[in-house]
Amino acid sequence: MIRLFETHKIRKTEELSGKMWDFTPLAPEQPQETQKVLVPGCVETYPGFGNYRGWCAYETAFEAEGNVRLEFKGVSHYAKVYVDEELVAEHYGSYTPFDVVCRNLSAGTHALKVLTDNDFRDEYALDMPNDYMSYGGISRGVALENIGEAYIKYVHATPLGETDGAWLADVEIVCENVTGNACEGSIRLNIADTVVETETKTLLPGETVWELKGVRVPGVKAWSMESPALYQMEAVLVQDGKETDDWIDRIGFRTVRVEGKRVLLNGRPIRIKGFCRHEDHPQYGCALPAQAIAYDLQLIKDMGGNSVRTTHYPNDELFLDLCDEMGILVWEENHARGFGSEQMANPYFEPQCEQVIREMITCHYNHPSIYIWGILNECASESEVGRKCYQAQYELIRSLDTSRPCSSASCKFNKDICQDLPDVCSWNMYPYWYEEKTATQMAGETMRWAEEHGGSGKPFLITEIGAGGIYAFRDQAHDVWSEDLQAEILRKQLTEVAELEDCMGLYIWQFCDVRVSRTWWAIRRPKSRNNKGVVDEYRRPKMAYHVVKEIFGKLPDYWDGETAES
Ligand code: ADA
Repeated sequence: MIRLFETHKIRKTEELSGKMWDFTPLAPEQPQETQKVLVPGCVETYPGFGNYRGWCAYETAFEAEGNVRLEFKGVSHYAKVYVDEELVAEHYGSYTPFDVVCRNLSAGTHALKVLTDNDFRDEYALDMPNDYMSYGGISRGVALENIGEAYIKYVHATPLGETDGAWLADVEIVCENVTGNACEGSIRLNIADTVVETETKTLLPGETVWELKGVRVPGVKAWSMESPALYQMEAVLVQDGKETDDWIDRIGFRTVRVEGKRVLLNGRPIRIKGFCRHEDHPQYGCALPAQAIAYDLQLIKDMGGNSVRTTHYPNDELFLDLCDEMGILVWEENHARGFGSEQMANPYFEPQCEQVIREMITCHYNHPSIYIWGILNECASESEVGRKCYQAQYELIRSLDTSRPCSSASCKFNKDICQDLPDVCSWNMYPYWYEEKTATQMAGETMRWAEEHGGSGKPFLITEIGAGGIYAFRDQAHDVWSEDLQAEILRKQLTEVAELEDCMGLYIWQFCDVRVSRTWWAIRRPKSRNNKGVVDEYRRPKMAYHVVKEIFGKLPDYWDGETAES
């Protein structure tokens, strides 16, 4: 399953994932034996491959004729794609989709081979041994699409607000002519049963864009946490009176705006009761199937959570589709955790970050659940080298999307020189855990400091707070790593932060325990896990789960006092 809904009715598509492919490890130390594996999946979850690093080959075959588009939703870390032994695409970046159009394939069976590399290399600037596991392989869905001479690349819709019983939206439609010759085409757009026909344009080789301003869509309800109404948005390419291609997505009508110390969803100030979540599971690695993702989100809702921060990379669209449906707000961020100045000065770093941002925003633009874009978690925001990256990346985000705020999670208290750049000042902190301070003290000091160092008047958000606890280690003395101590700390943290009127909310670090890279075991990572989950890696609730549920359950989703249900 690649998405939760049908994305094409006219374009013929086939899912190449959801099937067994041939898998062969290519690292010298591993016997080159081929076995069948289910795609998507992670190399490290195949028996005997728990710590595999290096190249692998995934092979399958498909039937096709003519122009074909192959889309990969996520391959870690590096991918080389071959069709009939010819290299047709290369891509770096585990957590964002890429595609390739193969032209004029002869009728019949074609061989598809994907070489993947999950090693750490200087040229892979965003991957390093880290406080999470960077898995390898074809970890997300793969689609095969038959296209003609031109196809719709994407449609971006920006809801503007409601007036006179209708929502207004700006719509951008991008079409790609894959041939060397010009042709003609127009678009018939249907948003929630409102139909708009564009003028016919000459489609020169490459991209053609239609910009529709202020499309009026009557009779639709707003998308909100309590009522996440979604509508179909369908674009059809019409050429010489024939429907030659289509593109279907969903739209949720809602606005996001920053006003003073608050972020407003449809004009109402949201109170974030969130969780940071890694795509990680002992059985699936980062390739969680839809059922497992849905279960995570059900647990989050059960605890009274209303938001997820996709630490520390863009997530699978299945996750975003589910959040759209469940009314869960998403902070989605690019792939960068804890890089220092030297690593940010790597010539590959900035271009690779920018590529992730472009791919993330282009592909995820229409998800109403995404209310903010994040960048560069805990990177060198205290240095000039770092500041240049922060500045360039915020500029890039704002050039791609003006409808959402952006931010970055900092831990550089007393040192950060970037608080003037984001729309929201966001901070990670661990009172009672790494720091012997109360949450009131730590959050208060940080808030005041951010106010005085560029963040004046901006919303303040805690993007990480939490403590560790090992599942089933109960201890009457509440010693470190006991569930008891974790629950006690979370109770204090959440209760104290809830009292801070000027803090728009918090994200608990973290939803579930996750595997970390091997070299991290000695840095307070027993079992080679980051054990700060409120559920363990198998999603078994710890004592902290019940504490969070009790406290989140009492806090409304909006700062204007009403609960989500009201
Ligand atoms: C940081 C970081 C997280 C995680 C956390 C921790 O704040 O952003 O990725 O490493 O600390 O558990 O210490």
